[in-house]
Amino acid sequence: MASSRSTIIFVATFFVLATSISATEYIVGDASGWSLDFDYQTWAKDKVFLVGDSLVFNYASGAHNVAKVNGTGFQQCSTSFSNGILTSGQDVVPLLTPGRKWYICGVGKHCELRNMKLVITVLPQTMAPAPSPVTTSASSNMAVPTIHGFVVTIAGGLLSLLV
Ligand SMILES: [Cu+2]
Repeated sequence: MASSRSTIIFVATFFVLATSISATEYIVGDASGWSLDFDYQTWAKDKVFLVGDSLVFNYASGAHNVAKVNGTGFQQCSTSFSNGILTSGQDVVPLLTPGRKWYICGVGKHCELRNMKLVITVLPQTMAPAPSPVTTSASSNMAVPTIHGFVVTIAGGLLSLLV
């Protein structure tokens, strides 16, 4: 009996770990936010975006917006290919499916002339490469021992009750 219960605890622990580690919120442009003349391609270059992560676009509402477009809309800086325009100034975009995602600012010529365009590739969770030692994974690296220690403590407590 005890062994099947500990199996359940083990499996539950695994799911807690898997779900809590996986989701990362990326602040687009970091402290610069979604703004004029920022190099978003360099910003995105060494980041690994996974299904379940999200992007946060921060800007003064009204000054910019965020249009989700396709590859053509991205190349032409045209929101007529857009699949929804976000305007809140704190726009959270969940990355729900793998593949290429394109975002542009639809205000004035911000996309054409001021580089307000971002393209990323979202990977399925199962195909994630090993975490790289760059800053993108720093938060999850720090979270793992904490969460793991917490779960081990709980699991250990439950197991000791069964004995
Ligand atoms: Cu703009």
